[in-house]
Amino acid sequence: AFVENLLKHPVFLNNEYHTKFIDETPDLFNFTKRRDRATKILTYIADITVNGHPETAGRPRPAADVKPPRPPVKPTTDVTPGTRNILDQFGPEAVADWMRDQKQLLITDTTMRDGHQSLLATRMRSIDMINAAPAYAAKMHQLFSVECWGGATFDVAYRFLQECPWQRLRDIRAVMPNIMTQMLLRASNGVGYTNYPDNVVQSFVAQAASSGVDVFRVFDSLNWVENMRVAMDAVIKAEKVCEGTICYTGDLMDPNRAKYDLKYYVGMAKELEAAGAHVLGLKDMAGLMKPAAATALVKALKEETNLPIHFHTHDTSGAAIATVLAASAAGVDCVDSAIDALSGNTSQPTLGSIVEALRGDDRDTGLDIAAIREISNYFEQVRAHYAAFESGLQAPASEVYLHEMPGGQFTNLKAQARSLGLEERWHEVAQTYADVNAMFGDIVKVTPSSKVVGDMALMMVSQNLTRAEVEDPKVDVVFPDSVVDMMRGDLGQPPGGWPKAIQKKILKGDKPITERPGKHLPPVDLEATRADLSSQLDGKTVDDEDLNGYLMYPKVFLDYMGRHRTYGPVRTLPTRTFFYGMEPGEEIVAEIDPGKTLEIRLQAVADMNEDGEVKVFFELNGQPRTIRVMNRL
Ligand code: BTN
Ligand code: 3PY
Ligand code: ZN
Repeated sequence: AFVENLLKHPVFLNNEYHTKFIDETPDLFNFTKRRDRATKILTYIADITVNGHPETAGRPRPAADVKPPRPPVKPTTDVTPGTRNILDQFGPEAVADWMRDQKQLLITDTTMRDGHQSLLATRMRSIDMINAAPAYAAKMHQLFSVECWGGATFDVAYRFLQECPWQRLRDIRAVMPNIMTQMLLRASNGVGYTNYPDNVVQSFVAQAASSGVDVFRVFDSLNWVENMRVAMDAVIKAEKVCEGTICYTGDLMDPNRAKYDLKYYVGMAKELEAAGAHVLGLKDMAGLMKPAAATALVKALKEETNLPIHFHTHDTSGAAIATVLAASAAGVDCVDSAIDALSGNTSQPTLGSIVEALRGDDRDTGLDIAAIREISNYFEQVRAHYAAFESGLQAPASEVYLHEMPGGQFTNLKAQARSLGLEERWHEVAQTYADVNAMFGDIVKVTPSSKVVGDMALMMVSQNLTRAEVEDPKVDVVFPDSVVDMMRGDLGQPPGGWPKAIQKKILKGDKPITERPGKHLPPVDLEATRADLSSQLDGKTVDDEDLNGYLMYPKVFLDYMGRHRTYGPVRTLPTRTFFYGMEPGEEIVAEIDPGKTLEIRLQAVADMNEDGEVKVFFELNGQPRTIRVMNRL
């Protein structure tokens, strides 16, 4: 194996070796470890080839002749400095000043976070993003930021994609050094669904900043600024851009929805400004903001605060681009959009179309439409590999103004409804979601409060309960745990508090809290947790990224580590191989470390023996290898 390593080493192959080459090249001696990792990957491929991937079973398959996506042409020249350079050299206030000074409409590209979260159940794998990132660096340097982290992507990476979210961030950052990366942070709920102790939130933010996040969009699922301060302070302390965010709900122009009026939003914006936000985020997570509302709101927020405004919406209704253009005309500083191939419907409005709509306008974005097409063509090929995760949603729909579901929740809730046998009753679920919102006092619905409303709606539809029955003190109702927790105050307080009667019924005599939940959570002993985690991992050293992953999602993280021990670094496999295994005769390449490439050919799959075992025959870098796996079907 040593000779094999030597003969294949790039330095040796290029005749660049010298007398100390063997002494100074320890990786020549890494053959046992490398072989182990190769065996693990072959085991994974063999397992998926024989048993299929649990996440794609029974779902539509990509076309049989789908080709590996061809990454956009890699640039050879140095990249043009962008927003990241401003942040690094002059700090977050300078970024905010720069935003205000720009005449053009600034753009954030959300493809690598909200785009696939909203269209493909968050399942896009790191390799498909990392392959696009150099083209962003080279050709899209005018972008304000690339949203590529946070929200649901964090746990989905560990849970379903068998990859480390931190490594994704570092890898994107490494090949896209000139554009700011952006994440979505659920304030005290971190990237999870419950309120974490303050020091866990602080530790997570510090780690995200040092692993490569530049812009933190911080929001609270009930718009409670009091519950955003810990996260915002941690971002400010890390000297990154703190985008304190208002979630938009209801209908600003509807006098019957007066709870969320101009005064409410301006008041919240002032609170966020006072709390130290560098940028004001305006997050229309369900895509409810109509053009006239954008005009009024952006104008008021510009007049009443000194913050640059960053607008985020979803195209669920099909009307998002009209709202974006209205916001632009009213002077919004930056808007979110997704690359064409991953835009529209529950995702963001279309990047290329916004750029074209403003061409020649005094807010012309300056982005290169040819570059956008090139990147979009790449993502079109990527998307073809994720057919299993498409929602089947055929068209935009005005029904969103009824149910108000966030774009990132819509397809998830639909899948949950399907798994409960309620798919036929989807429009009832949508109506019930609206009823639950009214019953809970008309609240902001965004992760995690949106999940609570969804849980309640599914429960009511599956048990045929009406709102009147749920509210009737004489009808016995078993409420979902998430609903009980929210009414107890565990996610914080909505404006005006919870409606007293339904809260009383749900809590069955328990006393609610009205203070910030984090105030009651004792700090976690981080070093004791690290030691405990290390012992659960047989003494493995636990770095800060792993520690923070575990703090957010203990079980999900441990399950990921367990699978990692068996299957190794599967993150570099092509997406088709990862989800479907290989066909006899097929050959793939996977770069397990920079410069360390595995050439893998599947020769044949034998019949199952009487013990249920299947032999899978490979060639690994030209050498025959046989892997046995259990047939678990
Ligand atoms: C999961 O565990 O359900 C998602 C990740 C897939 C991990 C691998 S796929 C091959 C093997 N079979 C399973 O059911 N899980 C592991
Ligand atoms: C998330 O929190 O993941 C969201 O996308 C909310 O809109
Ligand atoms: Zn969104």
